[in-house]
Amino acid sequence: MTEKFEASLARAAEFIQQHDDYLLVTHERPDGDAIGSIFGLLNFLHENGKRAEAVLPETLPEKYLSFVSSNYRTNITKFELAAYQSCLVLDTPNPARGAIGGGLKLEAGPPLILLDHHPDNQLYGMINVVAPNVAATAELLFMMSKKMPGWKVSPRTATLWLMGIVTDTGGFRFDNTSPQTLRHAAELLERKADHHTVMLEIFFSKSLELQQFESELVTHHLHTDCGGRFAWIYIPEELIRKYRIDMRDTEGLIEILRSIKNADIVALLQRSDDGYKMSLRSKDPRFSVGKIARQLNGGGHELAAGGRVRNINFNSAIEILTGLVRQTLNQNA
Ligand SMILES: [Mn+2]
Repeated sequence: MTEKFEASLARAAEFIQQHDDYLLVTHERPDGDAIGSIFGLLNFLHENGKRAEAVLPETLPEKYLSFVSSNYRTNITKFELAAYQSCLVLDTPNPARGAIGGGLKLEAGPPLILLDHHPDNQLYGMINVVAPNVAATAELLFMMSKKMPGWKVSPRTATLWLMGIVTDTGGFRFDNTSPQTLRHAAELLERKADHHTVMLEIFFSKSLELQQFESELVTHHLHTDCGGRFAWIYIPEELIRKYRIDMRDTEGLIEILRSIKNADIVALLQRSDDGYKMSLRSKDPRFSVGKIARQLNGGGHELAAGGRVRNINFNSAIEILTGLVRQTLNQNA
């Protein structure tokens, strides 16, 4: 960890101890880390005597509902936003992705404190705690809590932060799992994080419809290129309707692709309003999907990223993507 990072972490911890009344915000389409981070921090602040509120722009995917008993807001007025003393922005690399709803912009609010682990974070806060080497924002929050003497991490907070770490590391399977990540997870277990519930809800709670939807996709909609080194699936809309799938529950789909042997890069494509959006994963740091995503109006981590193409037909979208993937795979072969 760099000195600069340590200093910003200490600064954020100090700021939070000295102030009160926080607005908590995360990114659009919140994932497990976003949800674990925001509700873990909300709980942590409440249990240590601070006023805080979380705002999410949408209701949450079903699989996370058991982790969310606390109330959260789904919208906020400009007036209310301005009344907060500060805003803690979690897991959100750029302000445009920060989701507060109502067409409001993060910049219109109080001073921002960023806590994030995306390498492409635009450092748009008053305090920027950005740690690309930390596996999850939830882990970063736990690290910050350790700099706050006398503040306790309850079993409920520990469970939420463990959930964030477990989802962002794919259950400790991804490369972002460091010795430190495992130590932090162990410390969360010592604080009575509910490991059983986290694993049950995240990995063993797929609906039958979702399982059947995935099977049909793999059987009929899986394609390969580059001699199997690139595997991709396009998700047809009629299939989503057939199985009545909530697309927010399909985070695991890309893991099915990634589990295929020798598939170095995998992609999931889906229609979006005026084009196609794609989720990309790489198994090898030599083949950066972050770089590909940045050429596709997107971004993310080197091994996990996403982009989109607009005003283009399906075949052209596939051609562009395949071209970039081929280039990436051949460059470092
Ligand atoms: Mn994250």
